[in-house]
Amino acid sequence: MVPKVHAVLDRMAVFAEHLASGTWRGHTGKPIRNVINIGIGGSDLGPRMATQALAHYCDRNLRLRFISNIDGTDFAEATRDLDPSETLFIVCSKTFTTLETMANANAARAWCVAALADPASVARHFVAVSTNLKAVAAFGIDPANTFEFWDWVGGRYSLASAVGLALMVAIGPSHFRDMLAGMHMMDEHFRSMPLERNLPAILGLIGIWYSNFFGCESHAVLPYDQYLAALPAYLQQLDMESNGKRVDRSGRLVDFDTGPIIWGQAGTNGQHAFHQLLHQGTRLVPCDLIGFCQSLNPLGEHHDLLIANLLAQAQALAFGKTAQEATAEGITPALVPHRSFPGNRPSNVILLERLTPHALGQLIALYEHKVFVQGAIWGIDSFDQWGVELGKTLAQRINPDLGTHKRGAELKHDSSTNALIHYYQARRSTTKQ
Ligand code: G6Q
Repeated sequence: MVPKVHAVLDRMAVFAEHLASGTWRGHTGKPIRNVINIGIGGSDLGPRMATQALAHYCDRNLRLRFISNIDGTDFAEATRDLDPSETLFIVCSKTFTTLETMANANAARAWCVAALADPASVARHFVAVSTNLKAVAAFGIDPANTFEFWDWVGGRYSLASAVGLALMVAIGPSHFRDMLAGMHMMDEHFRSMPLERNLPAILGLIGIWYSNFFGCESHAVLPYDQYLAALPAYLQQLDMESNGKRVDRSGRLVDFDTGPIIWGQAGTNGQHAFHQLLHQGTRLVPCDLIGFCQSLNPLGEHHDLLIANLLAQAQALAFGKTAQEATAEGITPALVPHRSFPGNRPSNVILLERLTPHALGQLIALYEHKVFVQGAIWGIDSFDQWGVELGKTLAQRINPDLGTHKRGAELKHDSSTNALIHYYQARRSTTKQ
């Protein structure tokens, strides 16, 4: 597989360079200025998060956007100010059958062909990333413009594959390879480091300690870096889709908790919102505080203030403030219970030197292996996601009943769903929507 993987990476690099240099042009001969990745879940969250995380390294002449949602608003807002003759779509889908992605890809093709008045324009405005080369060809995308990956690459673990094409286009092949090198370094660390110094193993074990021995229901990811604002959403999928399982690998119900609820947002914003609960709420929420020693955008005292806040959160969570300390500060006795902090609340501080593609690669691989460590200890399969399937099947069953032609028709769902469908049918617009 390795030579095949490198062959695809090389083709991706050539494509990215052609876009950046203007060698690749649109159907009317204009250079491409906008690149839109159409994909969802594992074919969206990774490239979206990493493109944002590495914006500092991006070619600012190219505008990168992401469309994932089946809500038409996502497509409308992503394309409203763009010129189709300068826009290229990357249709990114492992299966090339995903409802949301195919609906958005069809909308994109119609948008492009209507503006450029030529179905042949698809050749210069669409490329695909997929394992399903047949379906890509049937959609009308030239196999020469298709970047392959393979069945053994799981969606939420796919950023390092051709799924990272939008990212490579944004940051350039050399930065993309730096990210891969960072991931590789963490892979090697995980493979070779003794357990007591093995970061993914330690992170995984700490997580299990709090989930299974303290009953912690959730885990907060708090990056103290604006570029990493999308990291919590990315890790939410990585962790919750991998380890949100209630049966073990042999199909037996487990009698312990598995994957926690992952949530969070960039600090310091969260401090002015939900950190109250972390410090003084009734629940114990372990968290990861992630920061960088060097800023990519030095500005006055900003960076020291940012890091001071990160460290202060870890300190406040760990040590709190006792009633005696509050009293010694002269706080009125009636207010002492409100102004004291229990402390003894766990956090991991993850400090890296600088947010480079290499460091981001290490961070992503750290969490991938942490998820694997936990799944292995819990004995669950971290690499399936059957829980996603039921909703998809039911939506396909409900969809045909939503049209106005079905208004008042007898429905065969459960009574609650039937009532909601009737309510919707009575109010939906009678035009195609
Ligand atoms: C990820 C999941 C899921 C998947 C999407 C998109 O691990 O399997 O999020 O990535 O459903 O699937 P396609 O890439 O096949 O469109």
